[in-house]
Amino acid sequence: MKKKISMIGVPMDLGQSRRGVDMGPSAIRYAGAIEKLQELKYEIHDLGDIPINRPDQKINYNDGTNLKNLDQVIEANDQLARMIDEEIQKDRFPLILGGDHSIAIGTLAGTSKYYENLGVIWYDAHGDLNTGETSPSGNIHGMPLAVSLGIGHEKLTNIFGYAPKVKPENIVIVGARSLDPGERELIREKGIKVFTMHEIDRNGMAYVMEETINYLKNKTDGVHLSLDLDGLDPTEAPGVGTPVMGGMTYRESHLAMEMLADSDLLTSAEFVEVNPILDEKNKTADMAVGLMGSLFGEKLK
Ligand code: HAR
Ligand code: MN
Ligand code: MN
Ligand code: MN
Repeated sequence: MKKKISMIGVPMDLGQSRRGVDMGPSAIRYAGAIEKLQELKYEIHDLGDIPINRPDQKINYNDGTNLKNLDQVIEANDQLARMIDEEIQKDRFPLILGGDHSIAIGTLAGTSKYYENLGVIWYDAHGDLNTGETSPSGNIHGMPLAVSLGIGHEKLTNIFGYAPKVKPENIVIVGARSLDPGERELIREKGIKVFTMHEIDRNGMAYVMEETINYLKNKTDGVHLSLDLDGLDPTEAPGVGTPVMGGMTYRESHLAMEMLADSDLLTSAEFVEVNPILDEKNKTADMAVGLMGSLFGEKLK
């Protein structure tokens, strides 16, 4: 892994309907993210938080669609993509703190430009493969993976001026347990690799990560980890807006991060959906920082 990290906070909550996830970057910083990475001898360039323009109304509908706050989500992601682009040109590892998961649109837009075949590990209870048509909520945080495949509202798919950002065969979803009918259809149609909780229960996390790494390592030229904290079980990580029972444990997630560290495949990462208002004593942000430590090579042997 690169020894220089650019940290960018995205205090975004407009991709869904509950306040609080906009404070995610502060909570993760407060939990000691920078200190942890410095301990591990990384040089951290903290670019702070990007400004998010809140709409006047509670929820804004633009363009006659059911997509909530579309214009604001586009604006923020466009800015994020540009910043990431600059950091990659300086040969630094982009580490993004969310914010709701709609920010992955900008992260992938900024990173994928540099890779012919960017791999994506989507660690999440959800597939985030909805479009305006299939979404039960109109929440854009349920759409970023579809958008990155070039599927969805064209103002979203064309962020940063190109589409698609990723190919279906370069994606692995880990931990899924809440998939909408349209998402299941897209997974089948595109042949996207998914390890649901069933595979994790049945074969264990070591097997699932080994398979994930082997699946991606020879066909990708970079790998992005998009870690949604709701992938973890809500009894352990309660500070998320859309908890789903029966998730991955902290130990399993630690193991997953350590195996990714050992693989040395990652070229960027993001930690999203931490909502400190719904949390218990910043536990979920602490967990994010713990996992970050494992991901960046902290191993107590
Ligand atoms: N699938 C549902 C929807 O699209 C819920 C999505 C919740 N998404 C996240 N990101 N928290 O994974 O509305
Ligand atoms: Mn998600
Ligand atoms: Mn690319
Ligand atoms: Mn999720």
